[in-house]
Amino acid sequence: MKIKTLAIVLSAAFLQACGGSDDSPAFKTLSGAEPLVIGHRGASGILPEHTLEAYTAAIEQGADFIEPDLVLTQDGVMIVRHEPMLDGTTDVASKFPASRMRTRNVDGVATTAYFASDFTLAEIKTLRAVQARASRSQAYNGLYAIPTLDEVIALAKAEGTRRGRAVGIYPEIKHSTFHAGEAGFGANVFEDKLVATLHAAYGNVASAPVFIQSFEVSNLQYLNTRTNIKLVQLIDADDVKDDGSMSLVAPYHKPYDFVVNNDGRSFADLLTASGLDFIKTYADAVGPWKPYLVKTVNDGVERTGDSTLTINDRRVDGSTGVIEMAHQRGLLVHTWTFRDDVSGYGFKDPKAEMQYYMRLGIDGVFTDFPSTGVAARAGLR
Ligand SMILES: [Ca+2]
Ligand SMILES: [Ca+2]
Repeated sequence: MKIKTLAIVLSAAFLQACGGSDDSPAFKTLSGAEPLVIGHRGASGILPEHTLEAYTAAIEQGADFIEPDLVLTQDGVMIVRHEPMLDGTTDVASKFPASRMRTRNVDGVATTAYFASDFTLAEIKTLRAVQARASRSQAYNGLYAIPTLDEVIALAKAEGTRRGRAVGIYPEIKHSTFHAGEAGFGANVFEDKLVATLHAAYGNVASAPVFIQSFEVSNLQYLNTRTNIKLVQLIDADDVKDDGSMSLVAPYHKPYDFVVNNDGRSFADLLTASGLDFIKTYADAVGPWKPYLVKTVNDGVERTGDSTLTINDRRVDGSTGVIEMAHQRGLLVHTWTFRDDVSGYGFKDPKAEMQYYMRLGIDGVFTDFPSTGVAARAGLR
């Protein structure tokens, strides 16, 4: 019933992006539809990330999707945080004694912190979000609560109804192996919780306005046996080397379940022809970090306006072929992260940067500043 109600308010662009009819051939996306604008952690460029206020701002700015990163509380509730550690994005250290900190193995890195999985939801509800980036406004610190996934879904649905358009959600299971083992929940418990919640909210259908994303592989393979909701394989790296190639250093070199399972493949291996063939066996989309998608050349020209020649000044020089290879296999390509306040590789203007990827055929962009993404897309119509 819920799905039918929602379908009435789906926009044409949204339907096309989800694989519907194509009447905007201006874009070289998989379906020919307009690329999606995904509010990365909400409108996190202006408000503390992963708060209902930041998500609402993203929707206000025109984001098609909002992106809740998920971790589990001690009592097993899905809340939105980018890390299982609460230290960087909340005021936990001012509200709980250091004796509540623990040292835990986070993807092979011993980390001493306040972990969400050591606090009940009731305790976490006493916390307030803070801005994690020193370069961004600190004016909203201490104002906003830490939401549950249920609250994010309710917000997306209410805002979608109120505005007469679909507002999708793009949940990410953070650190699946950590939650299953180190945090003590057991294998696939996190995944089962997410599926149960999403099916109750949207139905077990590929047309749900939902993408589930993960940097790990085996949990997505498991989810593929449990849900028809669209799945996204994220592809990370450590950095970009001076010569423009990808730097693959632990723990960002490969999916962490590959580390545990002694799988020899790196993230970069998953973007080769055989790697994409593999991803196609369980996922609907691939979400590489953006430097994987464009070639860059060091031509000695300063482009970012800071009078300093860095990796960010390299001239972009077309597609690496990843977008085309993924599209040949029927995989959508969504990439991240575009920021108004951080120079992208080869661009000073974030709108021009996103338009470059949109011209190449990208199916969706994650941005901390959704209004810039919306403007970039509008400029290409
Ligand atoms: Ca994320
Ligand atoms: Ca520069």
